[in-house]
Amino acid sequence: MLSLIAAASAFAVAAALSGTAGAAEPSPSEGSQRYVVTGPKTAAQRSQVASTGAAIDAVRGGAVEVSAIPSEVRAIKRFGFTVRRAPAEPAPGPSASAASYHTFAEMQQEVDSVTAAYPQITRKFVVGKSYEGRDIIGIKISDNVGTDENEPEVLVIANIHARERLTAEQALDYLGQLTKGYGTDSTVTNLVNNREIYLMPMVNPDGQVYDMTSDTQPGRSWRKNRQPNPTSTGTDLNRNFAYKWGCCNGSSTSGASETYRGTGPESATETKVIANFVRSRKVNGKQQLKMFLDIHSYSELVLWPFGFTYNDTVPGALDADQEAAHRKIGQEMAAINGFRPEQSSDLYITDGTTDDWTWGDQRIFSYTFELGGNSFYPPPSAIEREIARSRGALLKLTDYADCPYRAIGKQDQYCAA
Ligand code: NO5
Ligand code: CA
Ligand code: CA
Ligand code: ZN
Repeated sequence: MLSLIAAASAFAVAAALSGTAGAAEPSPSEGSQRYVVTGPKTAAQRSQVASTGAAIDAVRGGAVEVSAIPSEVRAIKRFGFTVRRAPAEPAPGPSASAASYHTFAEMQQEVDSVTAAYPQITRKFVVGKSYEGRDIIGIKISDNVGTDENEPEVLVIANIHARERLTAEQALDYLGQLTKGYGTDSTVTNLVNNREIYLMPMVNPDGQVYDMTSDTQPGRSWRKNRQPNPTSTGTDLNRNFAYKWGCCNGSSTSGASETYRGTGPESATETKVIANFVRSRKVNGKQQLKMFLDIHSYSELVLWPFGFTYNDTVPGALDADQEAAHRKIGQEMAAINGFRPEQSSDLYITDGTTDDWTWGDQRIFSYTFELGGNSFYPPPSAIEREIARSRGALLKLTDYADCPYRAIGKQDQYCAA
């Protein structure tokens, strides 16, 4: 925490030194720019910032980092907060090539080579196509991988926000852990034998490719998908899911906004692909997926539903035991990776997010991680260190799929066979 505060104040000093002009980098997405907002201290104040449509990229120390279009900047100032341009992302050194992060093609090659090396326990599949026609890749990991066994299922997705590049690395690392550890590490072996794990390392491939195809290193700072909208480009896939869509000032109706929610729930191609996959895991009316994780970056958080409301519980949608189990597992994972565990709305109000839908509509115990790295583009030298922090937390999440209520000692009540 101390180092975070130190980093935040270093950030503030750098911002002050860099002045206002010419500090714009990475070249942001059509209209939106990155800013540091000071003043918001509480969730309610951060929600005011989010209600303008600005994307809150990180909350560090006393400052809130946002990506915002001009109208959103004016609205943030009207709330009485101070807004200044964010300093440039450090450009990677000449030796630190972009190859340190997997491109979309390299991700596919990696998945192909791992699935070829471990055919007994891995299987690649195409979940569906992106708006621009790219494959959204999924990997199933389990013993007897070709058979749909009666084992608790887990879904982990990453890179729904294009620029959050560490997240795909975490997902690929998880694939590596599960395969390399099979037969050598007893925890991993038991999980592969007794779970069916579905992994989607890059669910927003169009955005990812656009973000990486950039003259200005390290990237374009692109967040959304690449689907045209009425006034601009891109839908925020993490505001486009079909539970309490657009309900609560947690997304934007403006096409240029980073949190543009789309024309309707699941209006974005990639949202539909992910949601259709989740629905397809209902067998005889029973959802097989028991645990869901959506990996983002970079505020070092473990979040659980709901994001649309400050209330801890919601009648008919999240009762006290469900809330307590979410909280307990969230705390256990956070104890491993060192992140802060909290309900999603403790950060700020959002609506139409992945995890609000996977819980609210599908009753899958659901989490969002915000990895560390202090940037959308941590230097390649930081990748291994940052990913290592959450390895154990991913195993913990996978383990709890047998009965999340086990976390609060209520497995007999809820999970008796
Ligand atoms: C997420 C939160 C739901 C964690 C979001 O900075 S992020 O965009 N990754 N934060 O606002 O969608
Ligand atoms: Ca199996
Ligand atoms: Ca199954
Ligand atoms: Zn994100």
